[in-house]
Amino acid sequence: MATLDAIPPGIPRFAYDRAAQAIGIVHFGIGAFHRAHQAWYTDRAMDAGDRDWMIAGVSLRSAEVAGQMNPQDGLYSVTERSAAGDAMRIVGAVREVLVAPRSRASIAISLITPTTHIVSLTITEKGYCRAPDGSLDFDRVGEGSIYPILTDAMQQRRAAGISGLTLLSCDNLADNGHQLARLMSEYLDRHEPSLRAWFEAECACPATMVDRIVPATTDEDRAAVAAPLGVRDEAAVVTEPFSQWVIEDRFAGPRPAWEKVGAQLVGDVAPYETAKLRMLNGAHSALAYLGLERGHTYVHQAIADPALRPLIERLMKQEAAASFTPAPGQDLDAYADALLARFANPALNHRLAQIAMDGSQKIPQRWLATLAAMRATGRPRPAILAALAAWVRHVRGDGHPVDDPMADRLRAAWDGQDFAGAVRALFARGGVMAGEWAPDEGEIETMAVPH
Ligand code: CS2
Repeated sequence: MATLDAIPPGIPRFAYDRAAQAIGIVHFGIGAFHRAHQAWYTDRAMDAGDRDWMIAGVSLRSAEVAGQMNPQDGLYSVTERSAAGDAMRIVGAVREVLVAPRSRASIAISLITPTTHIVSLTITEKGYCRAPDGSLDFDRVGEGSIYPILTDAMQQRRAAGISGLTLLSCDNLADNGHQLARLMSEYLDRHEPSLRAWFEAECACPATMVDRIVPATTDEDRAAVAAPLGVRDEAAVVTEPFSQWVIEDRFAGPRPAWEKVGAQLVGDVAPYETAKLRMLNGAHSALAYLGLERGHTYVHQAIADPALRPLIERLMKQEAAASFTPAPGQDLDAYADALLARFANPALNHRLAQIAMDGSQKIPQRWLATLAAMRATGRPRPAILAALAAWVRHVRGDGHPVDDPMADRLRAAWDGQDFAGAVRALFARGGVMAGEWAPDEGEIETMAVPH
């Protein structure tokens, strides 16, 4: 790309020959998070000498990212932002972006290319199409989901005698690899049972813990990065300096040497993943619903609120951290303190409304798993209950939109009900939030007391 030469040489960038690299990864859900995380790791792994791991990005629905990235040849900038200032890098790992509804054939070709070894996913919690009991919701798995696309690809790879794929979930689900394998198997059992044995023998679904706070890019962000870049970058992403990627080292075939650029390849991801989901994401969702209610817009404002900070600290240190056994050497108190500092980053402008989205899909692994574990040990859990109460009030949708695939059913739980009635309706058998944990009357009483 000619404009690459126009970018000031002081801004770090890849040194590998992009055109000479084969596609090794097809990534579904190429939003800001993927660009600031997995693609950023892969870019640096190729820069460190690994080869042929270019990424073909796929958007399942919207053509927006394709419209931003393809005219730029897939190139974009990552800006790490903190009180100490900005640090930028130009990332070269994305070859192109395909849009599922209109590019099915090109997506299929990328998926059956023998150099493609990994299909990674950041399709958000709702992209997995899970019913409240965790099983595959067959009403939602039609054309817009990953399942039919992956089934076609696997069928063609099997027929052509090409090796299996590693399906790498990089979404915030508990035990994400295992869940993906189970959901994919449920889909195959119904639609292509003869493929199930091949999938199990030839493919692998390692678990991952992914962590980097990446606010949705705004027009102000794009305007701000244009100054140091000297060109406008429609696909720019802005993020925090911190990043972490813990990956279960169980791949079906080759993988990039991500460990050379900071990723941790381990035997068991569970303690990292549980800590991250229940502490970071659990605190995030609490900040979102309690913070919005108190009139805040951004995470750093909510965490600076003296009425919220002690509650969030309690949620992480006394409730979430007490709900599971850490790995040897895993210091959860220090982890919580580091999270408080990350939330306080004043330069990031991370919107609470972005985190508040899709609560029905996030809350089970962020709060309810903790609540279930706490009940078993009889410990008090006022912070999570206060957060849950704020969410229940949020889904009523008074004066603000509720952005959630279950929004209609969530609102309907309030029909003709007071607060306690709405809680009971949401968690009742057959309710939207039915699952392993439902509040007892004592917990409902605690929740009803305004924080
Ligand atoms: C956030 C996450 O939007 C949300 O629900 O909690 O996206 C969070 O920023 C990331 O998981 C951090 O790694």
